[in-house]
Amino acid sequence: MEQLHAVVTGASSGIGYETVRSLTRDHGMRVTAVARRRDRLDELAAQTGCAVVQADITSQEDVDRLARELDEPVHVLVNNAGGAIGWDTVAESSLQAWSDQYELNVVGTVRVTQALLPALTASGRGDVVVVTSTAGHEPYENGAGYVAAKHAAVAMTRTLRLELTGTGVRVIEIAPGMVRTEEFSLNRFGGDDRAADAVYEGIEPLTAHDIAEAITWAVTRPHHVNIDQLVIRPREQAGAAKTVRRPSNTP
Ligand code: 8X3
Repeated sequence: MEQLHAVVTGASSGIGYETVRSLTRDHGMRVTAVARRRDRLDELAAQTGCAVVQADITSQEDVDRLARELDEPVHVLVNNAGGAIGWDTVAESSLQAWSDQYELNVVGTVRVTQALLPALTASGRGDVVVVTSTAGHEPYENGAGYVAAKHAAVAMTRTLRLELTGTGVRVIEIAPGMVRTEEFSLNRFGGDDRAADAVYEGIEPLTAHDIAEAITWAVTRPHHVNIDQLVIRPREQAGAAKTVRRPSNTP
């Protein structure tokens, strides 16, 4: 059987990093890891044997180079790069943060998808995975810039599925709730590690590995099966504004 080739963005840490590990180690896929940080990519390459391309998905020049440098065919694209910036009300939020979050979570995802679609279509069995968020389904206070960007990413994903049906390309949305990674909350709170830690107090959050397993499961279903959308939350998080916190839940 042909070895499948996957491209994973945001691969230098968290969900992306774990997804590269899972697709290579557990499923023997050939993976190209994409991220901005070269040292992290090199470490991942040493661990997993993946190929690496250093690129920033907010740069058209970088993404054009990525498309040129990629070994074809490409069977799986995991659009994982994204993130939250800031924790403010709509009234007080930074307009720059709104633009940056839209650029990263929405335009960047579209940019990479556009660039790789020809290779995905040519493979005869392409998968476009978009890692959105439960923030794309439900708003919460102080997160509007991220919530709005993720709602847009969900809308883009659903539209893309409508447009690609019949081409042999599957479009899969993975929507995680609270996932503790080394960087997500730290970035959101501008490096304030106390604020970042408080997000996970009293609950056992998901891990990057939990989400990587879900991505891997979705793309390894028989190809006539399209997992449209997987919503994955910690057991104690029933909704964006409904989290039950107890000291005994902290691992
Ligand atoms: C991250 C999940 O709950 O912080 O995408 O919005 S949440």
